[in-house]
Amino acid sequence: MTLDQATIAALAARLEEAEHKRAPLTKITDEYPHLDWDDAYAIQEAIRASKIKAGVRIAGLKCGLTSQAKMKQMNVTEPVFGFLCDYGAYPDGGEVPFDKFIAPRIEAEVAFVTHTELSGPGCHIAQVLAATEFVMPAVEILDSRYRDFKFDLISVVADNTSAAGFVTGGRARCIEELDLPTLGLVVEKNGRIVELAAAAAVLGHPATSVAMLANNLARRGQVIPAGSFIMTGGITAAIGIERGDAISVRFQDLGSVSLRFV
Ligand code: 0L1
Ligand code: MG
Repeated sequence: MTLDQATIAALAARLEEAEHKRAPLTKITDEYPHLDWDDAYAIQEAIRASKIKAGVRIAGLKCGLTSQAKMKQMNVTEPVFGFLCDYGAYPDGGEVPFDKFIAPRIEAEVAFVTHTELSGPGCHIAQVLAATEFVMPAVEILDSRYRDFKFDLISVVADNTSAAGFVTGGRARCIEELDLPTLGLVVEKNGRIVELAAAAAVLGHPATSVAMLANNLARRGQVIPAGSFIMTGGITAAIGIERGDAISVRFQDLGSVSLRFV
């Protein structure tokens, strides 16, 4: 940890303001080049605490940069972890106000809902499978608070991993009914196929993401509580969005999720 509490609070406030005003920043490591992972997660925690103080409810947890497609797209090598807010939940088949974002992108994911607490260190895929109530298809809306997506991993973690919204839909299914790694999906934008992939793109099995999240939280003395909703990371690369774009993702065995930016 390189930062004092006052600087952590100031950087958290700066990122919060960028989100509220939709006024993007330059990445914070330009000003603080020695920021480390602990600083980044401390800033993210401060953002979370300030949102909760303002009445926001935490809707879930997220894993990011968990697929080769995403890591290649962002030129990084490690997953990152963040949280989801109640105000970011949009209905399946609904309209999403484009003006709420700076430069939104979307990605298709598998979400898990757990019935048992998961804790690290040493959490592994078998414990995640045993703790899973059901899985469901989801689309994450990303929106970096950094100008032109010019960021590094430390800055992205501080910015709550670009979390901005999510849509769930389709069918909730018991995990044992599915062969999750071979589950395919097709992403359409304005009726044209723009991405297709299988869920194994996420670390071989999306449950691995959940185990990594539990192990990451353990470093900060936290757990994944029972009943958590967890987005496991984009299976495809993120897709840029313009006003008016309609997105539809068809998931094998899980139904579809759609949204339109207006
Ligand atoms: O969910 C994610 O994969 C987070 C990615 C963070 C970087 C980005 O904005 O794409
Ligand atoms: Mg994501």
